[in-house]
Amino acid sequence: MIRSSDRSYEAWQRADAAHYIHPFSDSKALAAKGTRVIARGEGVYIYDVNGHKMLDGMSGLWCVNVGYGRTELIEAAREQMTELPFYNSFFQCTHPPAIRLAELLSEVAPRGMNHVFFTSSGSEANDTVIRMVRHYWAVAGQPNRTVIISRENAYHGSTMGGGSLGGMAYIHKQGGLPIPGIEHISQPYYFDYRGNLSADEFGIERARDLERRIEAVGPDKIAAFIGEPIQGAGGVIIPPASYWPEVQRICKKYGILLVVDEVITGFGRTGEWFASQYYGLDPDLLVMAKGMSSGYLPIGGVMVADRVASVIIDGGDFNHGFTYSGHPTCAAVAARNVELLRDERIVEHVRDVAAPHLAKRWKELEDHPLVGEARTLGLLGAIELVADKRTKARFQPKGRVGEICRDLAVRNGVVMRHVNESMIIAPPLVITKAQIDELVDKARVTLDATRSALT
Ligand code: PXG
Repeated sequence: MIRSSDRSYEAWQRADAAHYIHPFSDSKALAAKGTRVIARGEGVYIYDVNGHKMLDGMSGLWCVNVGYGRTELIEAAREQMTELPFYNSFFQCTHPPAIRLAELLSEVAPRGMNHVFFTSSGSEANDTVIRMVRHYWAVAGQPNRTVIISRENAYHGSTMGGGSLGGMAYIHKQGGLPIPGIEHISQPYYFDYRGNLSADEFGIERARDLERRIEAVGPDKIAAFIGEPIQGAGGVIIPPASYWPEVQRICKKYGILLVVDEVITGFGRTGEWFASQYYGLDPDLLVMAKGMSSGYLPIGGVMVADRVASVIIDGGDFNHGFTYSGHPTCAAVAARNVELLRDERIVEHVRDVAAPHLAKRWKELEDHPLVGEARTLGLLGAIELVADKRTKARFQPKGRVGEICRDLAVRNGVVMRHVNESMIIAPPLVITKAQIDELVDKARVTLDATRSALT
């Protein structure tokens, strides 16, 4: 084992700066500021190499749903590695862990979804979506249906396909993205809206953007619409209640596939197994990763509705797959994770205990002078920091105050992430009411400290 106690905090930082290129980071600036060296986790808490304890308000990176240190998952990995650490699913082969996981997923997925394609990440799953929907339409005799409509500020991963589906301009700037055949429409971000529509009118209006784009591109060219039920990396953007039913209606009207990216919203995050169930959606494809194994090992996948699976299954070879599709050890851990969520009634805990308590406590933060809005759905939450509470004017330059607040949060013993000036949380689903109180109390102390730092 690599022991964090082998070196000092600063020695780990120096070695990190010397050798490690971090994702989505300015390496030079990061090396100058110094990385945060995390040593271990237990329950909903993480500890850095100096022993500084933090309530992990972000579940690692939106994924450690059952919390840290679950011996059941550790044992599942150990036993599977002893039995068969790896084998592939190509060339007529399969193995019990992947089969069992596929079976379990079919039990908890939205009704009518009984097939799964496995990947190692959410990005690979979204690349799979692009190939699968286009293959579906080719087999279905409509090969001109290739265009996929996504949204601005969406996050669907960082591969060529995932990054193209995503709608983040700063990602598109590098590496020749987006690939052709992807369209982006507006997002249902009501807090950012300055017009006169009510939330529900706004939700309908934003959904109609899909219809307008379908008509503009030509309905016979559209393969699918993809969206995160709640945008995560974009800033925990919870659409008005009117939005998803209208999107669903439009997809059905034009016969295009509805793809829900539930990489963040899946596996209990909303208080249902999937946000599709929360919103009453009937998706054709459902993208998952992260909470699928509670982040203990990398695994993702695409659940496929029966009506789509039957076409693909009758369509001959699907020339797509990864060495680690259905990796036995990852699948064994994911299967055990699904069992834990089910048998310990963790999804029900979110729905009946944790989410209502968080909703009530988080909302209290709206009385703070820096807070323009405090919103939650399930165990997802965001605070909008504003320079002027009345006009909702933002701080400038973008991201500076958010970063100050994030750094102060860490110092105060709670991990929050900032997206510009939105402070966001997605704590482990096993969080107790007392720990939610701790999270919110520390968030308030952090807001006070941020206010002091600005004056
Ligand atoms: N879809 C969604 C909705 C995601 O949130 C992915 C796909 C890609 O998954 P992989 O496993 O390839 O990373 C994600 C990932 C952030 C942040 O800054 C969010 C993600 C990843 C990295 C950073 O909030 N989400």
